Amino acid sequence: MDPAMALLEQINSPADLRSLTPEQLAILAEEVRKFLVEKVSATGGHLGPNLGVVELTLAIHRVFESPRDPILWDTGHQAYVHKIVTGRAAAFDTLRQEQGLSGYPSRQESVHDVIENSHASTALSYADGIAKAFELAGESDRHVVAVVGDGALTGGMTWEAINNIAEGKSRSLIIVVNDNARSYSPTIGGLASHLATLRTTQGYERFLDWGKSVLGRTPIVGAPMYEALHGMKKGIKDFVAPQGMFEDLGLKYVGPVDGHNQEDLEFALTRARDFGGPVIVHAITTKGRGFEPAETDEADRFHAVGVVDPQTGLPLKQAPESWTSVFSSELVKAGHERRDIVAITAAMLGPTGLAEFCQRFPERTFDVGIAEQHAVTSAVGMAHAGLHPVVAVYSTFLNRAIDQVLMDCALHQAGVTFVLDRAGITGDDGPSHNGMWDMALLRVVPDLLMFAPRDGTRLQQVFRRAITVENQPTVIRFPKGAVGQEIPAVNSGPYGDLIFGDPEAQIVIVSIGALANSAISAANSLAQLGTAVQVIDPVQVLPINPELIDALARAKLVVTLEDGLIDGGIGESICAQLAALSVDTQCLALGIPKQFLEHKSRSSWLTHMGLDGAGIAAAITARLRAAVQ
Ligand SMILES: Cc1ncc(C[n+]2csc(CCOP(=O)(O)OP(=O)(O)O)c2C)c(N)n1
Repeated sequence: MDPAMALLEQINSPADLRSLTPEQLAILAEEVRKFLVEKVSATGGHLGPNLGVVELTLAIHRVFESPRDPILWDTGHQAYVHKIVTGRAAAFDTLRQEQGLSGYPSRQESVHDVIENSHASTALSYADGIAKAFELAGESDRHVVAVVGDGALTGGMTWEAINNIAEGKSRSLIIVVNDNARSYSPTIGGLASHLATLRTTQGYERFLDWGKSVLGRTPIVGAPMYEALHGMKKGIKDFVAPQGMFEDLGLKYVGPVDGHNQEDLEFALTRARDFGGPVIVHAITTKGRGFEPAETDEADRFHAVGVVDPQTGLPLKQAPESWTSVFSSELVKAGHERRDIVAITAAMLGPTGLAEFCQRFPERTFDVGIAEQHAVTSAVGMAHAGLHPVVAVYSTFLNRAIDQVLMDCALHQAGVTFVLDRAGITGDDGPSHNGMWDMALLRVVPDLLMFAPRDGTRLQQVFRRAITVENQPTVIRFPKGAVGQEIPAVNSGPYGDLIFGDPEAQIVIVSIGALANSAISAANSLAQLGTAVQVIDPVQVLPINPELIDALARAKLVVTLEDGLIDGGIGESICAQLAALSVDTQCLALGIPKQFLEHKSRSSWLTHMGLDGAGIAAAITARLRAAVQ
């Protein structure tokens, strides 16, 4: 037994926490932080958010009885401590790896995990539904707990949920606001200011200290007593912190409470639990707490790290040039040249490559919070008023705003450029982070131009082209990670670029975006076996160029390759268009099958799906053999 982890090693379920003394709890919190730094620095993961919720998680699991009282983690990236105290500490060496522990809650892993998607701002809606079901079943002794960050609270769904939750006066639903004042960067907007007011009202906090000691000595006599005491508190709070927004919405508000003070937290949560209706507990925490490199990191408090040195927090490997950084530099250049270029992010300034633009042009950068729907329609408003907005989001998060792209942007012929980072398989973050839906979803949008660059040069070119389009949405998609070597065109035609082989070859791979290297590798190995294959990169994927279809109609076999869904994808559309011409051309669409992909690395998934060079070559060989028989 590691003496430094003596207590932690005895914790296998939440019940094991309940017998601990305050002193032991403090030691356990230390051990958990040490454990997190040691494990997450070796695997990569969400270090900062989890270091911030150690006491909060221990307190929730001591006051509530999971899984009888469901505990829902909004977004889910902050559930590592919850995993540790629900018996999964031993699996942390495998965090985010194939067959290993998921980086998010996972219902397969534990009965204590209720929801598992990583798209933010959903937990309160799930909680509302569960609380309604408990009420209908007459299970009034069960509580529902939803932990939501100040960042996730900027998402519209949380407010739709609160509007409903406030109606359920006798449903015991506890919203724990984990307020660390940060999303990745500081959380912005009116709500953030409101939380800041509550947080910094010293007079109120002092009053709470006093209130706590008085209340602490008062036996609990149920809701009426609480109401009376709380009403008294509210009077004073309104005096010192006049924006009682939550209470104006019809929710009891408890806080602010020091989210690193075990006793205060448990006091507040117990009061909330015993109240018997919807309550907000406002906990103030520090993102990255206890690990200095994280606490002092300006960019994002180690929101998510790769493999880092456990002492210094510095990356152990220098990252090669990324797709994101190529886009970032081109955007800055465009910003210097054109004053109408503005950039919009949904709370992900750094990860989507907008940080440098923001530094140069702060007045032209808009962080709208975790609000993708609003980001899109607000961009349309800007376009209407003469600007050219560049909306930079992860591919998976644009899913949130497809209707806005369709009805607000395309229907209004708005010149907005969408830059979709992390498109295709991202891998380690599991099903909800893969950007595999964008092409299938956007294929149905009329008058939308979409590009999938195969390398950095093409990314620069298509970005330049996209920002000149003023009457249509334009979309650029590229994957996570290193941009790699340039892949020059052998020649270019109206259909796109020929990037490998002889233009007369009867077998054509239509390679979309960043899979070009795999396509070339497949064509190369087939060429060595005597089968001539050409590789075409159309670069523009939507609308599909009619001249591309004309060129393909002369081939014997067309194989399309995309880092997106086969169903509804670009290849499927190309094959359908060829079939409609009644030519003899055979067509095979390669891509991602319609399924949720568990966490494992991008390269491992690509190999598994036959989307690497060997897999593509094998698929072509098999098709040719089948055609001969
Ligand atoms: C719909 C959606 N957009 C963007 C993200 C990316 N994202 C993950 S966590 C996060 C910030 C969350 O901040 P907060 O809720 O305050 O949690 P903290 O990490 O600060 O604990 C963002 C923007 C997401 N998960 N979902």
